[in-house]
Amino acid sequence: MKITKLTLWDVPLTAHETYYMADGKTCDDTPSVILCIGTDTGLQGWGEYCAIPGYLPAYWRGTVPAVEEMAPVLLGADPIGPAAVMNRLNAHLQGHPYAKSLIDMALWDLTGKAANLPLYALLGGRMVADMPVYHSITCVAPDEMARMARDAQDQGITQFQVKLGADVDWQADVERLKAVRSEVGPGPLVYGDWNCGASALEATRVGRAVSDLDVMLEQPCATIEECAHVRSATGLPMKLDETAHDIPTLLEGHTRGCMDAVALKLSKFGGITVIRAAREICLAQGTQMCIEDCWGSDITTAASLHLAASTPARGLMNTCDLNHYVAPRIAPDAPVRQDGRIGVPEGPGLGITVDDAVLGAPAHIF
Ligand code: 0XW
Ligand code: MG
Repeated sequence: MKITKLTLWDVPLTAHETYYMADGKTCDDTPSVILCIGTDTGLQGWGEYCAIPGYLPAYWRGTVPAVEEMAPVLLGADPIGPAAVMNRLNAHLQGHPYAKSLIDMALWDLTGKAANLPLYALLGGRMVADMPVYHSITCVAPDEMARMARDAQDQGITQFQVKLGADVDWQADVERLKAVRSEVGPGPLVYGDWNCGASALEATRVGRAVSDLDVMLEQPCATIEECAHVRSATGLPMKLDETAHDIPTLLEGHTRGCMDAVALKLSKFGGITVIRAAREICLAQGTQMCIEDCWGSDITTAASLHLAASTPARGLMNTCDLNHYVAPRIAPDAPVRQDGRIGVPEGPGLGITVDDAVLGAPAHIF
């Protein structure tokens, strides 16, 4: 099989509800870049990368030029064996994991379709029947966030990500954690995510004010060193997200003792191939994994579900149904959450059907 064509679309995604994070970051309107890799067999592979402004060292307008730069390596190549193709791409262009993620995703989709097997089968096989999803709560007033948690809990959700840091006053974050923790009662997992927006001092003050509660802290500060400081000063478990983005940072987070859990996001690491390796390290280290992407619609959601479904339950904390938060749906047959859990597509490759009508006219063809 040979790659003959790369087609890219820009699809703006809109969040169903306003979604605020620390430092004024928002997911309200986000552009998603969709890639279709065409082949001489007629089989097609699909990938998606959706940028949250200011979230990764990446921006959506950088995606297409990076794909164009890699196009000479891709066109004419055999897509079967994504790790081999990604190895050649890495030699051609260093870095740019966000732009490599959608290529890698499309290669895995093609490889699964060629084998007539769902992607989870190629990634180690089905380890769990279905997966828990967490619900992410926008950073607004504490009582409003508690109401959102209650609504989600009524729908079966048992894991809650509480966004923090939208105010100057750190005490509002204490109230947010207290309000959600008390609203959902004992048992569910509650964690507060600053998206790097706190100083170590602020995060320590918040953490110490809730240190009698069953809560986890997520990515309070911009460096692993500061996060480790907060972890030891508060005694609260910690999830790393933004600063754990490759194998060396996964090892560092573990060595520094501040990575009880980690977000393995496809476009942060550079795709399924890298996360497959990262997952083995987390299993060996005992790090609980959230397997997901930064943002996106059905294609990134489906890719996350295949990785999550092929992960042993002992290491899988949760996954994310990003398609729950945004419109439009790009592949309406992709799974959706039910009773706080989500399944995995059973068809070959990603196992979803992209709706051409939603994509509109292609923005670029190589
Ligand atoms: C990247 N987000 C804002 C979107 C996902 O829901 C998770 C969250 C995060 O930072 O963890
Ligand atoms: Mg996070």
